[in-house]
Formats: sequence, C-alpha cells, structure tokens
Amino acid sequence: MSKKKILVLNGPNLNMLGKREPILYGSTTLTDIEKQMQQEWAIIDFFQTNSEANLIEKIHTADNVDFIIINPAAWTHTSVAIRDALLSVNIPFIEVHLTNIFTRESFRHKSYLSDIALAVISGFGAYGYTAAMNAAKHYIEQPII
Ligand code: CA2
Repeated sequence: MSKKKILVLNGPNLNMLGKREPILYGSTTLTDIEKQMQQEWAIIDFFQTNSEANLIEKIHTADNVDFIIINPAAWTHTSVAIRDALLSVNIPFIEVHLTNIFTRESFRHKSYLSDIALAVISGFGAYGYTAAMNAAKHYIEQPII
C-alpha cells in the first residue's frame, strides 16, 4: 500500500501554543507537534492559519488527501462555513482539542463539526494529535462500514 496523505489543520491562535497560557494549553509548541507528526507513518501536510478564508481554501484544495485531523480552535464554536467546506470534500476527519471543551465555558460546548466528524478527541493536550494519528491509521486499515 502506498503512503497515505494526512492533512493536519489548525485554527486561530494555535501559533501561540507553548508561548502563552501554558497552564491551560501546555508548553509544547505547534512546531514541536508538527515535528512529532512528521515522524509518523503517513505523509503529513501540516497547516495553521488565523484566516478563516485560508482554512476554507485549504480544505477545498485538499488533493489526494486520505484523512483530515483538525483543531478548528475558536471556529469550532462559530463556523458553519468550515462545516460546509468539510462536507463539500467528503474526507473523513477527526476533530481534536487540546483541552476538554466540555469542562470549559458553555459557549465552548457547542461544536459545528462534531456531528459530521468521524470522532472527537478533546482533553489530552498535545497527545491528542498522536492519538488522532493512531486512530486514523486504524480507520484507514479497517474502515468502520
Ligand atoms: O482546546 C482546544 O484545542 C481549543 O480548540 C483551543 C482554542 C479554543 O478556542 C477552543 O475552544 C478549544 C483556542 C486556541 C488558542 O490557543 C492558544 C494557545 C496558547 C496561547 C493562547 C492561545
């Protein structure tokens, strides 16, 4: 089997990871997470943006992508546009959050993506990305239905 391609998408302010608010979000930087993922079993296209339009374009132009791992950050709770973009490409995806969004403010309990995601991983910190990679591998090898 040829190497699979995984698109890893990160929403607004995640570029600040490891640089501010370490008590909440941990001390691992997004670059650390990217380096870790580049050691994984798949070809990784790792992307972060603070522009919603750029994220939507990136989803639209996902070419030969087998799986998406996305931390939509604040857009989780606001963006019908990102939901529609993900629906338009029909690529299975896992929604990842560093924190457990259900133990936080009530406005974070609503996700516009969770009901169309294959799965949601929330609360494991940076390890959530590794867990999502392992889950994606399992899914690709043994799809559910
Ligand atoms: O827990 C997560 O991963 C979130 O997606 C993070 C978002 C938040 O809006 C979601 O409700 C849950 C915030 C990302 C901001 O990241 C920062 C990292 C370090 C310093 C400041 C912001």
